[in-house]
Amino acid sequence: MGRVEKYLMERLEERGALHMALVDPARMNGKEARKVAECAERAGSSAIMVGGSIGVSEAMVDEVVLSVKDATSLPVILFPGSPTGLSRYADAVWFLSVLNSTNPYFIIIGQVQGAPIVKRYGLETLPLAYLILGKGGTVGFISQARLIPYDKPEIAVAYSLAAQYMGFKFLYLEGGSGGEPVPPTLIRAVDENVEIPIITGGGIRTPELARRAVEAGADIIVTGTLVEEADDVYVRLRAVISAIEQAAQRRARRNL
Ligand code: 1GP
Repeated sequence: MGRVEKYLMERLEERGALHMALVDPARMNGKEARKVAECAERAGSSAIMVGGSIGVSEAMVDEVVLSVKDATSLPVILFPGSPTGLSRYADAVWFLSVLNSTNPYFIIIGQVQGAPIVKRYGLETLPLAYLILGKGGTVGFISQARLIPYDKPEIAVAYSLAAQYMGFKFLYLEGGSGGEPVPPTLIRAVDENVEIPIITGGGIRTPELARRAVEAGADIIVTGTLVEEADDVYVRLRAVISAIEQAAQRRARRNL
C-alpha cells in the first residue's frame, strides 16, 4: 500500500469520514490555490485534490500543486480529466476510469497515454472507479457519460459492484460540479452493497448536504465550488467539516 493510501485508510479508520478540497487549475492560479489550501488545512480537510475537465495544462497543474505543497503539509492528489492533468510534484493520482462513459478514451485510452508518465514521475496511484450520475454537469458532457439517473439506484449499485469486483479500491459517485448532489438514498443503496470507500461530490455546498451524504454512507466528501466562490472559505469549510465529523460519529454509534 502506498503512503497516501495508507494515510487515507488510517484517517478513515480514525475519523469515519473525511473531507477533501478540490482546486481546478483552470479556475484558480497558484496564489489563490495557496489561500484555499491553507484554509482547508486549518479547517480540518484531509487532502487537496487538483484537477478539472476543461482547459487544464500540465504547467497550470504544476503551478497549483507547487503552491499548495509550499503552503500546507496536506497530501496533494491529482484528479485528472486527461493526461495533461498530471504533475510530477503531486503525491498521488486518482488513477480513474469513467466506467459509465460511452467513449473508450475515458475508460482506458487516456489511462494508457498517461500510465508511462505516472511511472516516470513516480506518482502513487489510487485506483478509482468514477461514476457520473444525475445531470452530470461539465464532466458528464466532456467524458460522454451515459448518465446514471438519480432514481435508478439499482443501476448505480450494479456499476459499483462491478467496480469492486474489478479491483478498484475507491468509488466516486459524481453529480457534476455545481449540480444537484447525489441523493442520500442512492448513496445508501451503494453503501449497503460495496465495501470500498465511497467518495461523493458535486453540489455539496452546505453542512446539511454534507451531513446527509455521510449519514447515507459516503466516506469522503469533495467540495470544489464552495472553495472557489466563498469569501469566507475557512468559515464555510469549517462548518462543512464539522458536519462531516458529527455525522461520522453518529454513523459509528449506529453501527456499534
Ligand atoms: C467535482 O464533485 C466535484 O468532481 C466538485 O463539485 O464544485 O459542486 O463542489 P462542486
